[in-house]
Amino acid sequence: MRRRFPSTCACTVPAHARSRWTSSTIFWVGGTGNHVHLKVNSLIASPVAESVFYPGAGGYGGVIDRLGNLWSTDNDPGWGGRMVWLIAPTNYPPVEGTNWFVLYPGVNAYGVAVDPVYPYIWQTTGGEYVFRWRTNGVPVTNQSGSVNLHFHGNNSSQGLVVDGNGHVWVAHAIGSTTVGHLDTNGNWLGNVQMRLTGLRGEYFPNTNFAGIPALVRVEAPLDFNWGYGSPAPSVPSNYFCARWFGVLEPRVEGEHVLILSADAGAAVQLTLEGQTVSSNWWEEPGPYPVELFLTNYLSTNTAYSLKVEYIEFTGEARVKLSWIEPGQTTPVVIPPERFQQVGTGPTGVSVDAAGKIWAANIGTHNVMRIDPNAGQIVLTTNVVGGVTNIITNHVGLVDMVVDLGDGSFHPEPYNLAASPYNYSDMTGFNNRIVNPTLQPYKGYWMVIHDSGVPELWWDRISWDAAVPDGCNIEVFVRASDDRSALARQRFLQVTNNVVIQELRGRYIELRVALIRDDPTKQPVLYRLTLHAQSTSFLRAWLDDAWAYETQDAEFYAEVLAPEPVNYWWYIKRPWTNEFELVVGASGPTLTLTGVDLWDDWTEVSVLVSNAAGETVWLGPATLSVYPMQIAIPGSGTMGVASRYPATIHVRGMPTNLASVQVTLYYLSHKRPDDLDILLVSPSGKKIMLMSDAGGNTAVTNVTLVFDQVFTNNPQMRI
Ligand SMILES: [Ca+2]
Ligand SMILES: [Ca+2]
Repeated sequence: MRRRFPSTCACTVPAHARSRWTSSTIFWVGGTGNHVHLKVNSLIASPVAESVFYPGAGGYGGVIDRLGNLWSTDNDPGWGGRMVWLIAPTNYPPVEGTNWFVLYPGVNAYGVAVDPVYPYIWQTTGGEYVFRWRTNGVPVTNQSGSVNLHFHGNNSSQGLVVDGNGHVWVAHAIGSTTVGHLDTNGNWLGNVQMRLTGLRGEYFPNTNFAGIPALVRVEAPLDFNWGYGSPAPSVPSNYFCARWFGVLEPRVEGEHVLILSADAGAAVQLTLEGQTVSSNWWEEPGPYPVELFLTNYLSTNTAYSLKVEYIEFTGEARVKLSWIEPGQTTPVVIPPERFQQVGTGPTGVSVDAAGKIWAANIGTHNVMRIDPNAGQIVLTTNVVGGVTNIITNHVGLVDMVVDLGDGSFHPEPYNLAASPYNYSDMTGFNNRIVNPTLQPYKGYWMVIHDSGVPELWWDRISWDAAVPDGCNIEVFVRASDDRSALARQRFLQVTNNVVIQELRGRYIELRVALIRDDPTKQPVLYRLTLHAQSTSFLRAWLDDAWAYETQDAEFYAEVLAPEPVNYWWYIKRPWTNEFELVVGASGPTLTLTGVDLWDDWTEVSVLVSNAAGETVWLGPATLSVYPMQIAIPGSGTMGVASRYPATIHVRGMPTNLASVQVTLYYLSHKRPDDLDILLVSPSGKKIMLMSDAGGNTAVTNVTLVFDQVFTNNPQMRI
């Protein structure tokens, strides 16, 4: 890896960013820590230059509406919850009063959501109400001018979302077990219980639960007899396995006998509260049907987490979970209503492309899907033109649970408790829902190619395309030897058929952006070719270099390839924009002699060729120069300094100067009066910076700046 030593270069990125707004590859973030907002280009993983603005708020919910405006909430209780409102700027930085405003709704503010049907932005107050804004930044108020508040069915709330009918769904927050449902006028229709009857069944076409399940469904009771057949077309009749998760809620307290039965030769295992309590997992398959009995004391008002695992090898397949309840003598199949999948702590809600609502439950480590067209019926009326219309609504009903894992059974890296906490926009902004007729101006084509060659150097990408006026094609690439690490690499933007300076790895991912200024235009990509370097370079690497002032800095190209290997070194000084060939440097090493701080951030690249006639670019690598300490005097009690003169080779500057500034860093001396410091130009002109100045008071780590602006003074010409 290339290394970079500590430098003075600084990037401003908000700390503790908790909100995210996506719009194609651009989104805005706001920091709860620094209260700064900025725009990020996610494709190149960089802040957008000059986009930072400081509204003194941010970091809670955030959305972008269909006009492209940003709504970013701030839940600072001292301010009663402000809203940062940004009108998409065309120039940066965004200007207060023109591009962005801080809005004060007069009530607390928390989660935020865009209404995709009506021109409103909805917010939760964190408490028992929701309210809405008009798209011009003015809240909807009553006749007395107060914000219109709508009760949502609970005394606390976090995130909310508005579905494709304009209905509002409110996550009732940590500690709750419901999601509130309001119609588009803010009428509360009822609460959806975070609860689903049945077990989550997962079926795998193998005998070790490997990979993604071939079939997932909610099932109860657990009483299956597939005979010689299979559970479903996607699952084989032999050598499959299945598992069921959920919660067991006993009806009466006392000793329960749990009976897990299966076909002969099957492997079964029962887990209660994370403990395996009944299993024939490690036993040799026997000739008789499996019957495992377990006696356990179970309480009422308790939800016991339950998991049943089953492996079918050959022959018949059946599995059943029964119990003998306290006071009973006959085993019965455990009825469906005893199996409940529950959700507690819904913090955020979201709408999927099919119009279903998803809630993330922090307490139970799962997400639940709500069918908005199921559940209890509620009639509302709507008067239009004197005609009263009766509208049939459903409160909604959970129809699916996805277990994210409490850390007890999933393999790495999912063996940590999920604790989903997503109170705003948990899937990211869905442009298609808010803009159903969206005609995008920018689309992407993406592909990952496996070259099969580790550490492959990618040389260049070339393409043929028809690009009408006002359209454009941008190509981004990244590469890695590790397929799963590819996603963590940054994209580089490349130019058609121009050599890429540093892109290496077996896997290469390509993103082609097709851009137009008018939906009727259509850029077309006909052909795209990936050009890789030869593999004759077994090793080719160029590290960064560093040195103290006055020392020599050495760049070393580590190359292993068929000889002869030739090197052409190029250097870009910090005061220039171009790489220039270093004449005479032809070996694997480039030495820069006697560097000083003027050379800091010099960049170096090297073009290397091998005996096979192949070439590769290495670098650019960077030079870091560290300042040297100077002792005054160098020894004894008087005399010259330890570096005398301390020469700085000022290069790349005009010979007629408008100003000269000299900075002495971290000066410490017992008696500054005794210091004489002289500035001498290359032609011998002298300026006494300091002499008999500073008195007798000791100074420690003082930075002195000598600044003199002068014009048209021929004497100052060096
Ligand atoms: Ca079978
Ligand atoms: Ca069998």
